[in-house]
Amino acid sequence: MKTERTGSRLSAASAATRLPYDRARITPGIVHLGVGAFCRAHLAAYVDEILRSDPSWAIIGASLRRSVTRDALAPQDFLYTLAVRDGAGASSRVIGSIVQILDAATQQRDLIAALADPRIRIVSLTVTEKGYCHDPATGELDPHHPYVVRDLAHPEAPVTGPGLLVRALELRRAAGIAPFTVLCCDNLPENGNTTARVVTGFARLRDKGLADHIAAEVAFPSTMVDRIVPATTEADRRLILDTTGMDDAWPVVTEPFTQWVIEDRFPGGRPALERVGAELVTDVRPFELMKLRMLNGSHSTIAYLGYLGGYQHVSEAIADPSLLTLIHELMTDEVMSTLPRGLPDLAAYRDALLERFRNPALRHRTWQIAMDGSQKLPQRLLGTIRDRLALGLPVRRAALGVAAWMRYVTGVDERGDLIDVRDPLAARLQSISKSSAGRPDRLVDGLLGVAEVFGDDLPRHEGFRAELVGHLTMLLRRGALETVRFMNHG
Ligand code: CS2
Repeated sequence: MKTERTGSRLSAASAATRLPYDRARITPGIVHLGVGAFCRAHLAAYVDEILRSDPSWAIIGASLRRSVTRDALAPQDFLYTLAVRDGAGASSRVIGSIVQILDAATQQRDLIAALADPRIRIVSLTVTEKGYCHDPATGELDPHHPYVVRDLAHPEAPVTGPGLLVRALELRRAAGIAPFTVLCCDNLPENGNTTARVVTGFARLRDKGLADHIAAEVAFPSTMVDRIVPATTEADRRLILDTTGMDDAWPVVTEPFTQWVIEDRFPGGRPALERVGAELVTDVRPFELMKLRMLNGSHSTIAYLGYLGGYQHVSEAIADPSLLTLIHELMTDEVMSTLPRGLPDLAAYRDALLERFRNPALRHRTWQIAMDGSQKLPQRLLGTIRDRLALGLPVRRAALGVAAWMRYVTGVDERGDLIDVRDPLAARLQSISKSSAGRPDRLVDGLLGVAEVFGDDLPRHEGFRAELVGHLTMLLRRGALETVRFMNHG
């Protein structure tokens, strides 16, 4: 018989004794755009530690697309449980660093007022790759992006990240308030520079003087962020209720590992993040490349091959010995040689990643990682491929990851069932797939022609094209798992 358990509702009163600081005394110093699961398990957890010694860095969050997080957390004073789990055990704590969440669509004035507030010295972002409205192959703002066109027509009421930042910086400048530092926490290459290009690019389309002001006065330090945080499910909610007795509408479940490497450029000041485990450096690029190519490149490859092979979660996919071998070799033989010198021991980093992927307590869906592939492939797999092709080195395994994406975006799986392909370019990808009429060479040529993903150099590389056609032929005829087994023995 199913019995509904009820616990005590998470609220300021029930959590007061669990927080190591007085929540009534904290004041906002950060606005965070995109308060999804990742930010709540990463930035908000670091800031939660900071608040013990410096109460001036609380976070005002903003939801740019959907208000579900705001709606779930508002009745519990924006408090939530962060649960850390792996095969060895679990622990949890209440996070209180987010003091408010604003829905950009319905609370736009409040959000713009918060962004213009002089107490705010940092605006951080996790709006996902597609939130930058840019061309992933070049890193430049896409001036024809429908949301960009919309924001340019209504600059006082923007809905995009770049539009909001530019509007707030404009208001601050007019009021004589120093700009905030923009802290991109998304998995983009050189994410600070990319954000700077997109934001100044947007400003330039509005007002050259404003664009020059932003370029000269606003700091956009790059960061490498890392923590695996699957989307919260109903099962997570029940688990928190059973293990803590707390009725939390929107907890977050994550792994023990967490890493944050940040370029130390904060003219308006910053929290002492080095005291709570972050690494402050002068150049984050080597760390970023390592993480994007090793972790995220592997993740995407596991996601497409695993999904096609019938694995719902990363931990199940990586338990398949053939996939494990493939990913191990992808990192060892293809990715590691492309990374700059001076990084920590890469073999140890690889082994730790494989261990993290195996974490049986995380239900990280292959489908979730497979999302938005057009925005992810350039920095995750194509950078490795370009660097190796330039040296005449083989790219078999990285190309298999790309071919698996091509197979995935056809929208039909190996059993003939539909795949819910989520991607800003989904409609275009599916029409290319339809017009290829099941011919692997035509599908490869059609998809290689998507310049936002492959640029104009990769489609001209005969060897790369041939590799993709070979892989895709086999994926379509024999399926993902047999292709992987064949590759390992070939
Ligand atoms: C994942 C990342 O969803 C995805 O595409 O690859 O969110 C990944 O879990 C994080 O970057 C880990 O730091």
